[in-house]
Amino acid sequence: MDSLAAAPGTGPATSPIPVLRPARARKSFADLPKNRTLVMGILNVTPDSFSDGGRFATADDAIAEGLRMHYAGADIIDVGGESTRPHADVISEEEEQRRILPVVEGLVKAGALVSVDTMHATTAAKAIEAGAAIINDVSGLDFDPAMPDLVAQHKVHYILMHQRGNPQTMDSLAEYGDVVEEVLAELTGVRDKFLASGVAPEQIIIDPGIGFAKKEEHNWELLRSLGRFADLGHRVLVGASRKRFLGTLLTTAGKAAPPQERADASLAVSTLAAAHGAWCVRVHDVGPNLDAVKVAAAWAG
Ligand code: PMM
Repeated sequence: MDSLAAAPGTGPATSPIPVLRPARARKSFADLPKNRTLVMGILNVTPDSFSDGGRFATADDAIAEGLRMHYAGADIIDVGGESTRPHADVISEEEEQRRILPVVEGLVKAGALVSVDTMHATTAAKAIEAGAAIINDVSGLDFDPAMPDLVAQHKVHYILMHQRGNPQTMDSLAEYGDVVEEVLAELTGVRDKFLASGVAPEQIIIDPGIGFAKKEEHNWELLRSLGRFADLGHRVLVGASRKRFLGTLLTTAGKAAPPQERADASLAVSTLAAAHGAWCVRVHDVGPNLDAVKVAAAWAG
């Protein structure tokens, strides 16, 4: 008898394909690979991000792009609703949530591990409810005071990125004597506040904040000193993909390379970051960056 057919008297046929319950199929933080640097795909649901803003007319379009990254091998999809580029428009938390929550829900349902790029504890709380496993907070020293308790209570992972000021003021605050020492000290100060609120050290992911209140030479010095950040004892994330300092590096005939011409240099940064101990790289181009971190892992043996 055809195995698809129901035996007489046993009711409707059962499917031969095992149905994965969403909770079983969904990736969790514990499932992330441990033998190489991870790749976080950037999904900006914003009209004005510097490299990829304004690409999605609907939540379904954004989910489709997130799924493309998921199937290209992204370990994490980072969903953001508010542009963080210098002088970006400020939006309300309601607008931010309207942009990102359906996208978070759709991607989590499809089995992706999702982080949410937000500076607001109310948005973070709703995103956690929608299934986000990581809060990516670029507010740095100016963090939302409700954030530490939220992270402690929900036991989610938290990316603590360095920055001074906000998108309106950060460029004017890019003054350092010793950028590595100052960024380390400022990050440690914020980190200690999270630990004092009951956040466990392994929940914290440290990010030097490439391009945030940093001039070009600061970014290179921070990348050169990545090991010092790893020495803090937390996972380290690097977000350099297509950023302005790479455009400046690739200046031709007096003209900086535009974001879409910075992809190969971004790959080089990912490879070097992986070779210098980064736990994760946050990137626009998932497939090629995944190849790059695999090369770095194979090289390191
Ligand atoms: N960069 C941007 C946005 N979010 N998050 C972390 N943790 N690290 C970064 O370097 C970072 C970030 C800005 O880049 P985008 O506009 O391409 O998202």
